[in-house]
Amino acid sequence: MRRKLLKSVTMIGAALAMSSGVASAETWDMPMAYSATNFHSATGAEFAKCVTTGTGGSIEIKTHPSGSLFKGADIKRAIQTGQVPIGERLLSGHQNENALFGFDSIPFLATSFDDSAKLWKAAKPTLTKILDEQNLVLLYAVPWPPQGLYFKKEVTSVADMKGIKFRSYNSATARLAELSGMLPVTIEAAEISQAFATGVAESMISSGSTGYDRKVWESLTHFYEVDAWLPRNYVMVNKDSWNGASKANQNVIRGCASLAEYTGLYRSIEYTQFTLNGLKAGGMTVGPAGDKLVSDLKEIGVTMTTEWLDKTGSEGKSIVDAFKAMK
Ligand code: PCA
Repeated sequence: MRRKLLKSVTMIGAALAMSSGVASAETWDMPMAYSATNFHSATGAEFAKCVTTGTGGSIEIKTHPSGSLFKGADIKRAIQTGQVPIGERLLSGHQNENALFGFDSIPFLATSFDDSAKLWKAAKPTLTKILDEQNLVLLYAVPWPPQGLYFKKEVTSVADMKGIKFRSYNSATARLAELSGMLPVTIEAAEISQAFATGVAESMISSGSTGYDRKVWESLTHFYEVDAWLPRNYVMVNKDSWNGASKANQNVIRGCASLAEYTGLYRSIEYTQFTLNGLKAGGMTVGPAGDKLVSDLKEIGVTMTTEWLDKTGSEGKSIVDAFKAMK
């Protein structure tokens, strides 16, 4: 009897030890703002798998795309305050808190994937420092394809844009709308199909990718390739969660992040033409913006560049100078 009791006590002890072993494995919920089918979300899902496998399951990352856990605008705060340990957000979405975050949304500064990589190299140390001061560790960043203009009519000059309701996604896009006489309204990508269908918005600047993901051909008719800039999404970790991870796990996360940055960029490049073809297949007129529209937009670009440099002072200027020195 006594032996039997001892045996069952030992078994319970073993079971408890095992369950506490399981309890020490952490789940890191990772909110993401864009649809599950988007290439950033696909890259994030692979990154999550890489970390889960690489840490032997001691850190399991679980992605939540489409703004399902936190909406895009709330993701950074949720990570900073430790509500979630990790997440992805559009970097220039924070331009309203510090203009330096808008380095990648300066019209016509970096308009190709190559230049976008150089600009990122020039800006990364400053951005890493700003995020660090905000209790955040920068992991990786991936550019969207070049930005073009969507309308539901033919547009050949900025004058044609007057009075149009324009969906914006950061301060730069709202400013672009103002300077071109349009009416900006901020809407997350996850909600644009409905905004266009109901007429809350009738135009936007974005990549072919977002128009394709949200099937905008159901409401819009024209996409003009402008190649205005290539904004980035980035993945960040709460600094306390980061410091709580072992050195070995931090190394795994860094390795998976480099891989994600590489494959994400590759996907973005591949997705560019694929999604423009998709817009065409959906019935839209897709092509380069005409000369007059481009020269009008470049004038607006000059104003926006001056405004950005005024706001960011010597820090902004050193990013632009470092970028230009690489060209
Ligand atoms: N898609 C995102 C940001 C840039 C892009 O191409 C969006 O429209 O919200």
